[in-house]
Amino acid sequence: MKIDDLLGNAKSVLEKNWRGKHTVPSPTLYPHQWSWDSAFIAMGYTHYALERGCSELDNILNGQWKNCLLPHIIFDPEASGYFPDPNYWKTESHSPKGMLTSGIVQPPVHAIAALKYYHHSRGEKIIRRWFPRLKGFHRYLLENRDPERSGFATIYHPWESGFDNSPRWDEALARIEPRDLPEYKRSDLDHVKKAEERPTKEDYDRYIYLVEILKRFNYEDEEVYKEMPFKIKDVVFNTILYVANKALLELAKILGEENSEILEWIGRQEDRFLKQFCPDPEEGLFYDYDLVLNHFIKRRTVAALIPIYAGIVEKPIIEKTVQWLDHSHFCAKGTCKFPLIPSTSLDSPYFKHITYWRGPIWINTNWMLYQGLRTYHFNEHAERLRKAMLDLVRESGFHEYFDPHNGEGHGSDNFSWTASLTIDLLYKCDLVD
Ligand code: 2M8
Repeated sequence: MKIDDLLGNAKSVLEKNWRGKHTVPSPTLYPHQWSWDSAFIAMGYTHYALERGCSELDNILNGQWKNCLLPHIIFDPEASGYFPDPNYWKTESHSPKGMLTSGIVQPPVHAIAALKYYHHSRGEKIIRRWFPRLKGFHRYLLENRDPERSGFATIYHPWESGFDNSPRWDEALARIEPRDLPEYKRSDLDHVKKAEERPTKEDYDRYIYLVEILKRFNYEDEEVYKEMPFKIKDVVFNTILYVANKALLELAKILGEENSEILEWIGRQEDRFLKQFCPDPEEGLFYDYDLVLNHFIKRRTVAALIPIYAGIVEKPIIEKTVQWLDHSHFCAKGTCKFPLIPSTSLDSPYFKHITYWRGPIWINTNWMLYQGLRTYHFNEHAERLRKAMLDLVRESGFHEYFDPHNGEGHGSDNFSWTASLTIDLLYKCDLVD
């Protein structure tokens, strides 16, 4: 693909995946609307199709529950071929009338996308409509999902992280013994070249078991929080939540809205981020915290580097983080065709080159690293990463993820956030030098 064709081809992917009010992540594997996908997708649209970006965010926010949880899937009643399907979740007593939704969340990228939408459109009326919903969602995360008032949200399920089968969750899942599982049939394996691209049956049994627990407590956080065997302060989720809180603050200022609550959230996160996620600032890596086992989850994955995106940590520590970007743990020069960061470090025992979140390169994680490098003025390094992402998609296409060794695409083809973030990268993400 020539560089000149890249923008047009990326737009064609989004065109193909547009379903009237929202965009599906993939025309085959994911036929409904996913929460953090939509926020990434809306960012791409802000550059050339504002009304689609608006509709994308409107549609996802319309699925918000009474308690302000923003579900990770809004189901399209016309679409089929995905498990777990809408009937499985039993969320009717929470979801808006007439809408079919899942019952868990995903990383809160939405306020970041909403601010970007405003910068391109100056559409004050629209962000006034979104603001209370976004604020409600952040409050849900920082109250219902943080009874400890640590300043950071807890996830109940690997699907909430967006990094479904990351080795970060192996230990927490290993101690779970799925019992009394309903009969279920996966459909994901019908849409990939090899079964090893997707999570295992053991993973899926645990995913379903955890949803069964949520259903048993009718998704009531107070009960769930006491009983859930999987409770993690996820470092990527909370990095995004901090960036999203800053975006929400900007939106509040634009709208002249009261902002003391948002300032309090931000203050708490700034005071405690390092203590919560960085056991050794000399090392410069960040880890999730397992609330059940009461310890850090020390796995070498891209998540350990993502806090650079928040801009919350002092530069001397981030300088150490940046050194890891070139380290053999991640993408040693010479062993990877493209100098990008894989989801799991190459020399770790759990690295798998084409298995989903256990090794392949993903565009959204590298996009976050790119933005973080720019924030700290590592401009040369940032540009190298941006160029490598564009080279990768130009050579391999808009796949869901890529083998770090040879850049070959895996998972779904025509994957929407790969296309939308390519568009954003072609516009340098609106960052000003
Ligand atoms: C993947 O997750 C879904 C479950 O939510 C699945 O595997 O069926 C993840 O990569 C997630 O991050 C993403 O939002 C979703 C849709 O692209 O697919």
